[in-house]
Amino acid sequence: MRQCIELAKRGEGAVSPNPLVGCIVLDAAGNKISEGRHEKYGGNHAECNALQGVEAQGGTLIVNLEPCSHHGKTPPCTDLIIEKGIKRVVIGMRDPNPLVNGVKQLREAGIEVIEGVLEHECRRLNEVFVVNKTENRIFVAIKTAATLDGKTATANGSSKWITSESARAEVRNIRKRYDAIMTTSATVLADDPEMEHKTKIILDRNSRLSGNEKIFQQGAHLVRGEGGITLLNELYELGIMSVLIEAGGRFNGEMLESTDKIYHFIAPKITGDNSAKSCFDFRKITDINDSLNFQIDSVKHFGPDILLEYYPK
Ligand code: AOF
Ligand code: ZN
Repeated sequence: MRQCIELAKRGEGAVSPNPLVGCIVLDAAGNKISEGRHEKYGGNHAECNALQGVEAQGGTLIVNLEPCSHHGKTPPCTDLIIEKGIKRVVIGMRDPNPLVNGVKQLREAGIEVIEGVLEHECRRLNEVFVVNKTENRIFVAIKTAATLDGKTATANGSSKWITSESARAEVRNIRKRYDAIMTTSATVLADDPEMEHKTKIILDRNSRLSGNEKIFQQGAHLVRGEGGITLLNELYELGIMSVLIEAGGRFNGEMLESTDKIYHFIAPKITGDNSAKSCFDFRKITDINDSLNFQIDSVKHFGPDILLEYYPK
């Protein structure tokens, strides 16, 4: 299943709004004979790519998502699995798509189905797809980078370089997982950032940008409206399934309660500037019992820096 997850990840940036799926096939003796993955939106499903041209009679199919049983852009994978004589199917998680009922179909065809293998990891892998299908809304993430004392800005504007090159390389990987990235006029004016992404949304609520800033030379959409939840809903209607916010503490604070996930880089530095912005400029909470609470999912090292990935509790 770990191999399936790694295979699936290779589809990041190419399969949205569909899920990331990787599949492995073992022969009757338990030896791996093939693999396949969902490579791009509208293309073959992972199971179909893995089963194409292989003799899999009596074999085992391992896949991170329940095989589909419906006619979409492609025919049902369950039909192909049954036709190929697979005896056992191992899945990571059920498909949240209500059209899919693959486990039932496979069992009715006499195939043994083992469910829930590395389920937590599989759900994380397709967290965007799960939110889209179960809540019918966009998945919202925030990326921030701060010092040990939680500051994102410095008095002379050198804060673009809080984290190391290796952390910034990871930011480029994270961006690939999102359909769009979003920032604000405040960040564009302060940092004049270059952010590589196919869909960049710049929120300029007070019409402070001219449209000549560096970010527009690489193609970006300027939004002058209200922003907030309305904008998020509009993006979803346009087919944007996920957005990564890369802005300052103020906008992060505004969006915090609509956020599904936070990527928080910390550089081992202290500026001690009391007037500098915190990475989350949230409404002031005086009693610790009233704080917003999160669950840290992972801690990773990038050069001298760390990345915390966490979710609202
Ligand atoms: C994928 N790739 O590897 C698997 C998917 O319109 P279709 O035929 O592409 O079907 C999309 C649905 O199929 C998707 O929402 C999900 O429920 C299911 N499984 N989809 O694109 C795959 N296994
Ligand atoms: Zn399928």
